[in-house]
Amino acid sequence: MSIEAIYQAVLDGDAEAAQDSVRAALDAGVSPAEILNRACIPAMTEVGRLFEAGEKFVPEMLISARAMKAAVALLKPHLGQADVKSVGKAVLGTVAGDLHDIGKNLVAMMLEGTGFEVVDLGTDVPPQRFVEAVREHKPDIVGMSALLTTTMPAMKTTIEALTEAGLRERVKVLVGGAPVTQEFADRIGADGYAPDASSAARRAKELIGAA
Ligand code: B1M
Repeated sequence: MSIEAIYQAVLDGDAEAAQDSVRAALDAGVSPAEILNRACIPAMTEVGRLFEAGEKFVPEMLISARAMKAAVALLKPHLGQADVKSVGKAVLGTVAGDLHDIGKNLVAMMLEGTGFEVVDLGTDVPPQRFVEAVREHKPDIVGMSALLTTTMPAMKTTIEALTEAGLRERVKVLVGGAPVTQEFADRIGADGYAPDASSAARRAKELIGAA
């Protein structure tokens, strides 16, 4: 079954097999959302579990991440909607100290798919870089992703930097990432939280009154 083949290829870090099986699944009519939610994301969750159990190590996490990115690259054209009306602009990044970008990239894709213009600042983005990007691009949304408990505080620092720069009221701040919760988002003064990429796009639209 192609879903299982994709899961196994991402788990094994075999980018070529991941792409071959994604192509086969798409040809067989499997939806991109199913490929993401039933194969790619569960495979990365299993990689994390094996890492925690001491059965996989950082280089293996990295090659699985590469295989996932290769798979997602084939899904991207299918996730966006053609002729979507522009709803606003979002500046997005993974916060300072954090190099995880798969979730953030999925959020970027879903935002683009619902009509946002996305300025992706990449990973390890210092608070000041978010501030400069808000000045330069005048977005409606600032989206921050964090995958490490140790980098979550950088979300708060970034919100404080926006406040100090007098820009906080001009944007809505949306946060997410595996360790982030609604309670944490409320505590640091973010405007919104989303647990996954599709709800991030929905929440972003709600925040700017475009839902
Ligand atoms: Co790292 N890593 N990692 N890692 N890694 C985790 C996060 C970890 C949970 C693994 C584990 O121990 N089980 C653990 C964190 C523990 C903690 O803090 N609680 C961990 C660790 C410890 C580390 C290092 C410290 C390891 C080391 O060096 N000893 C190191 C840190 C490096 C750094 O960032 N400074 C490290 C490094 C790496 C790699 C570079 C090897 C690689 C990342 C490659 C890359 O991203 N380009 C990696 C990977 C792949 C993982 C796991 C296995 C998978 C992450 C992933 O891509 N998931 C991860 C284990 C896990 O998550 N189970 C792990 C799939 C992705 C689709 O999900 O990113 O959660 P996620 O995104 C979701 C939602 O969270 C949400 O939507 C997405 C899609 O639905 N979301 C948002 C994300 N951002 C959002 C923003 C929003 C809204 C929703 O609004 C703006």
